[in-house]
Amino acid sequence: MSTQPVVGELDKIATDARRRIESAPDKETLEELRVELLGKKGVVTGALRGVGVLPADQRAAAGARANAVKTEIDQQLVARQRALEQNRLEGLADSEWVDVTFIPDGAATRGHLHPLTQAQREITAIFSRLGYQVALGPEVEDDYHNFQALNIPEGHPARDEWDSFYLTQGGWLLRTHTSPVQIRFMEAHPPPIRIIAPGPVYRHEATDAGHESQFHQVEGLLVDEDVRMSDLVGTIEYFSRSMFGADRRIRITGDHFPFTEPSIGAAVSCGICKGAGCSSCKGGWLEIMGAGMVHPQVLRNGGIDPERYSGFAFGMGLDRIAMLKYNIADIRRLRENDVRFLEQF
Ligand code: FA5
Repeated sequence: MSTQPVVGELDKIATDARRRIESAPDKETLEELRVELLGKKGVVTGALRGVGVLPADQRAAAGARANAVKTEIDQQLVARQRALEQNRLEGLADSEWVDVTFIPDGAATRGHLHPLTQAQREITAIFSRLGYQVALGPEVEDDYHNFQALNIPEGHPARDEWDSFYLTQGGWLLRTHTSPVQIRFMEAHPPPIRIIAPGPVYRHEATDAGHESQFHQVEGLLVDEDVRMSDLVGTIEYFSRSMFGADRRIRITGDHFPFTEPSIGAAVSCGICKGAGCSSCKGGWLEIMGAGMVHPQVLRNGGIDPERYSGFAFGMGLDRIAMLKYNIADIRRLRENDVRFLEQF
């Protein structure tokens, strides 16, 4: 057997391989070619095996040629692999570019805070100027803090007015007002106290244009030595002017709450009819809060000595305040989350 057929065969394999490697369109084809040419059962491997059966004097030349072909093919495979990768990277700029400045038409309009949040932040800002801190309490309350500690024992008629939603276990209920935060804060902090406590409250109540079963209140509590009713009235006036403008008048009337003595109600003149009376108000006035001097027993329940300290408290309806401020005629609009409504504020 001469070396010629083997060498000729190797030349043919090399030429054929180069052509196919150079035209391989992707990495997968290249891998198939590698297996077909250089794999265990590949043609080059087969040719190399054939070298072993040649007469000894021809083996060296044929073996050298076979190894050279194997190395050549190996290098061509690597080179083609690099070229394919280079092409892919160059193509990326065209196939996968992203315009980071692109804004889909109408999809990215700027939003704003909900009117209730706006009103709450404004109230907080006003009271922080008077030195008040924000305090928070749980929305799920116990009977003691929501009622008993506020002088509303079991069977008290005020429980009807402040009826709640009750949890089936543990005597828990959804708080009907933010007043329990007064008790919780007094239990944990000695006077002087100056807090507002905003948050959601819940009532077992039918809804209409002015009432919701879930709404928001902002409680206020100030306890110190020698606090008087005139301090409370001055605070309400300052708040009202800051919130609604200097042209609004305030009206203070007598009221009754079991946890304040004496108790008052505060109303602000209606911005729509300027106090003349319209369908949005009651005779030109809008109730904004209940308030009064903290009852001595409530101070005692909070661990504070009523002989030394006195205080005032108030509870305003945040939703009603937002309605007044933004002239919203129906409280239910605030929770429907209709963007066409919300956009207006
Ligand atoms: C109270 O809840 C007392 N805790 C307020 C208080 C605090 C008095 C501290 C004295 C001292 P009242 O139930 O009136 O009171 O509610 C207070 C305010 O919440 C009302 O003036 C009104 O603005 C608002 N409000 C009451 N019920 C509703 C309702 N169903 N929907 C929306 N707002 C309401």
